[in-house]
Amino acid sequence: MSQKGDFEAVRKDIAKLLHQPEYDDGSAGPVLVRLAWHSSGTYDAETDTGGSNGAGMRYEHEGGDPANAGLQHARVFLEPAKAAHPWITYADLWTLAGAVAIEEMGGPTIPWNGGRTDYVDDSKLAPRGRLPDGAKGADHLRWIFYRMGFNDQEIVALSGAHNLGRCHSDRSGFEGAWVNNPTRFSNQYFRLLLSLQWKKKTLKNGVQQFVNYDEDSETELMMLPTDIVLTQDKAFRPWVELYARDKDRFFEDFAKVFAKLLELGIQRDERGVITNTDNEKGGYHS
Ligand code: ZEM
Repeated sequence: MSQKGDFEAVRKDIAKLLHQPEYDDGSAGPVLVRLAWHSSGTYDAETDTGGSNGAGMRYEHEGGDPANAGLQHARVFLEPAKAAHPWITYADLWTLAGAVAIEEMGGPTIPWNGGRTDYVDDSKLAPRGRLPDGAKGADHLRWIFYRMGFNDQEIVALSGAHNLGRCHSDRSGFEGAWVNNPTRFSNQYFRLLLSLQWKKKTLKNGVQQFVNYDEDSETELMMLPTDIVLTQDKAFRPWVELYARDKDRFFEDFAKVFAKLLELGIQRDERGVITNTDNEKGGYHS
């Protein structure tokens, strides 16, 4: 067992559990990134509710939200790290795992700070329905992400996480991966958005997505309607173009915006101690 607060030791164990040869594309990384995002992405700036503090996904109200289908895999992958470092809170573990996964898959270093507690404050509970719906358009994306406090540039940068992982028909109804190497963080998603021809396809379950189909390629790649919208909307498109041609700029902007995502709803004092949670109840703080 590591010393309380030794996040470096936890990072090492998270890095070790990423390799999962039997699972998806051989890595737990993508689904861990999605766990970190869905933990944080319930935040509403106006009412200061939702967000990663409290690790609400442990309970049915949030864990059983259809938007979170499949994320139990991510939580199970992390159990050995929790067992080895029982002092870490789930709220910290889930957000830290997203940051470590991005770094380990070749992405930028994500600034991350600990101190979230697992104390569930009922007055901060988010209703279901706050996460985005991939079948919708630009207005929906703005409605969802402006609510968290993000702007158009940040929406596009965050969407670049779709360089990673895949859709599962038994989770979201969509099917397939966005890029050919979905366990390597890069700006490939933006390049493919612009360089391939995307055609609407209706799956057997009635769900509509976009696919690239050309006779030469064996694998069919996919885009959600909300991904394609980034190339169609006048304000989103210039950011897609920038990130497609400038990988370093994408990495820099992604690191900032992902770090911001993980901090939604968290207030810290000058020492970094979180002030708007009950640190006496179910938390670690330095
Ligand atoms: Zn996703 N995402 N996402 N996303 N996402 C899926 C998978 C992954 C949207 C969405 O509907 C979906 C962000 C934003 C948005 C990841 C990270 C981030 C899936 C497939 C869907 C349907 C789920 C499945 O079937 O397993 C929509 C509409 C978004 C609005 C812009 C942001 C922001 C992310 C992080 C910064 C990741 C890594 C995956 C892959 C998960 C996996 O299991 O492989």
